[in-house]
Amino acid sequence: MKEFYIDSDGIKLHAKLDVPEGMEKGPLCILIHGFTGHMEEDHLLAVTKAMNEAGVMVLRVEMYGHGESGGEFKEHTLYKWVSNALSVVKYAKSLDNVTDLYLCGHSQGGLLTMLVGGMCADDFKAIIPLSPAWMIPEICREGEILGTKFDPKHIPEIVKSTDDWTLGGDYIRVAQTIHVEDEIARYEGPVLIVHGVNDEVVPYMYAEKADKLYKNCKLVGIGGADHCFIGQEDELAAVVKEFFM
Ligand code: FER
Repeated sequence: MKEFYIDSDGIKLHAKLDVPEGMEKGPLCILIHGFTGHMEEDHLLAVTKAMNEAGVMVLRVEMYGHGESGGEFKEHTLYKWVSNALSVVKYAKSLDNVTDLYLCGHSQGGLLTMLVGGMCADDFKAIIPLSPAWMIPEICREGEILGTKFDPKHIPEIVKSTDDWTLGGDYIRVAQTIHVEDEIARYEGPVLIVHGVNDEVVPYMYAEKADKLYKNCKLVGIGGADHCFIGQEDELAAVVKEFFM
């Protein structure tokens, strides 16, 4: 494992590269966590191991305001994450030992995967949104965020959740402008969506809706699994590994 930072317009993005043993040249998958997440979560470690076993290098990167990357959590927005992801894609494309490039992300990172998939459609062999939280823009337009309600026409300066996070109003302002369907339509390559059927954060119905919208999508629902596949990381890993074999 190699640990380093990737610059994104002056923001340092914390990165770890895991290369299958003995591999010098081959495919690479960029892997991104979700909202309040980081690169050491169990489900992401399981996915990293599965991809490595399938002969794929994995580049885990933490986005603005998350993990050990630069920026304050409260100040993060989907535009900042998109800019970060574009920097990571540019970095990955500059590596001369990378053959095919893949993009995978969990939840808000899955939403990001859908957006950047559409924006950089030529760059990816396939994209892999895991439990993608692609309803965030829609619910922000309707005046809700992680169960907290607000007036969508008069955005508050700060949103506090019943958990322990605080978000700036810019998160909502940005999210309200994003239309994920447009980027879904622009990505015609293969898509693998893996989603817990019992997800209580992002209902499984959204995975079924995305599966119908993509031209070339495989949806695998994991029975009984929650948003982070807790206790079922092996099932998630098996699906991901199978996709690359
Ligand atoms: C929301 C629902 C889900 C939300 C974020 C998420 C910020 C993302 C969850 C995750 O990335 O795990 O309303 O608002």
